Amino acid sequence: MVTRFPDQPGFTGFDAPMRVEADLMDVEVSQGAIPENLEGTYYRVVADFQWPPKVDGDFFFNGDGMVMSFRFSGGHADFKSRYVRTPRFVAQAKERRALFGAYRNPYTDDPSVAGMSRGLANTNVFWHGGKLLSSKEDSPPMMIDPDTLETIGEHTFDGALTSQTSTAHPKIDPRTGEMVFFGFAAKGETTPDIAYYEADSRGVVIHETWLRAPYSSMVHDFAVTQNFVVFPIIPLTSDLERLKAGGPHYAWDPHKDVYLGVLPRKGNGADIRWYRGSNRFASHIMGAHDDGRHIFIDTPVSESNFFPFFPDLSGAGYEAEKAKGYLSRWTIDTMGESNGFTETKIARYPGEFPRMDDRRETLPYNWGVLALSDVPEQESPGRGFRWISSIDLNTGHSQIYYPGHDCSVAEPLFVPAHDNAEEREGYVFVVIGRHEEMRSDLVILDAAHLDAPPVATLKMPLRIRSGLHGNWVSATELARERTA
Ligand code: V55
Ligand code: FE
Repeated sequence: MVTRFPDQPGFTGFDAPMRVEADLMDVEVSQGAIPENLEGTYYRVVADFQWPPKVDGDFFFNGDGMVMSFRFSGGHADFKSRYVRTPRFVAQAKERRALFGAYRNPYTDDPSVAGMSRGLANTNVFWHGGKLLSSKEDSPPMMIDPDTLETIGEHTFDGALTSQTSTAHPKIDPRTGEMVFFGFAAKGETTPDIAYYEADSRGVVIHETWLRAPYSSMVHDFAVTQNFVVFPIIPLTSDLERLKAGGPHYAWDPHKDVYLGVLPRKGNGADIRWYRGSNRFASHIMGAHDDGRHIFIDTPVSESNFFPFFPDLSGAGYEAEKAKGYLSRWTIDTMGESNGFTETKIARYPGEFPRMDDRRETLPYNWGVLALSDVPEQESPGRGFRWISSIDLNTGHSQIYYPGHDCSVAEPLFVPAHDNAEEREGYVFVVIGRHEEMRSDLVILDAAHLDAPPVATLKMPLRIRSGLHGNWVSATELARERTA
């Protein structure tokens, strides 16, 4: 059997699998200069198929996790990338082919891998408790060596992770260093069970409670404030019978309401209160905070399903216009009579991949950044995310960066200028896909002047596939917390 990828979108052109593990010493700086005092590492993960997919019509959510690092010191940056050696990656490498089938559908797997973790560690990579963890929401995270990017192994918090799954979007409380996280489909694929945990700053689980969602769905992200946690139940629904029939894991249900499940921090799952709203889509949360009574959650909201590869239960086709998300603020009154919540649109242009200064996670904040898919005033051939925008949440004022024609932008990341920097005092890092040149750049922008020419452009001699999430770990943090 020859190794040959399908001639299909997602496997050709700029999105063709890379399959290369790289070590690149001293990345070329083609413009500007890397700030001399920037000391730390930008970790990112992309999904990059090592083997041609086992099923037809596969999509990047089902690709192998490839972790990468840009390590900055003294005005230089070194790049490294490594596949995460998940049990799945290792088993498939032995056979030199895909043994696992469709996205989150174990009923499509080769019988030889029955019962093995299907995890791909392909969604987010984050630092907590002296550990670098790469994760996907269908499995426990994988521990990675922060210097070599070698895989250490699956991380179950010393067995305290009783859920079968663990979110790719944990939140770290900057006041306590606690990591707040959860698993959905916690008792197995399509179960409506959610397990909510908190781990102390060393990574020891100090809180665990369980609850059940009104229906089974993708709970990709959640909101955490000083006093509350909120689980958004969005009608991207899952169904066991559909899986058994070999169907897609998720399907959009245009007839189901959205539910926001609110618990006090470290609360008991039995006390969950559900706030209900009409059918709509949301996924990533920019930031959330509370004033003791009201919870404020900032998230891009669209009329309908954002993901073209998950079908609509009503049979409707993908509607690109309805899929566009506009950054909005949800407000929940935790002491009011109403079991509803309000929604106010914040951003003028549609976008996703919202981020803020992570040092203000759970707290009131003033500024965020996201990728935009449309800026009506600016002509730009192509589709997908092509601009980066910052937004001042008090004034609504935004600044926009455009990398040029035939480019795609990945998730932007705020990097503080130094350990004691103010909010907005620092940089926005973003990986740019230069499609014509079939390679990528890492662009460093001034966070306070996003529309100015970049501070530096790191010219990569290779292509980095459109990826997911990443985080900055300062050299100080890495040195202080590392356990290995
Ligand atoms: C996302 C990505 C995933 C996944 C579920 O919203 C959600 C992004 C890369 O895999 O499994
Ligand atoms: Fe995500």
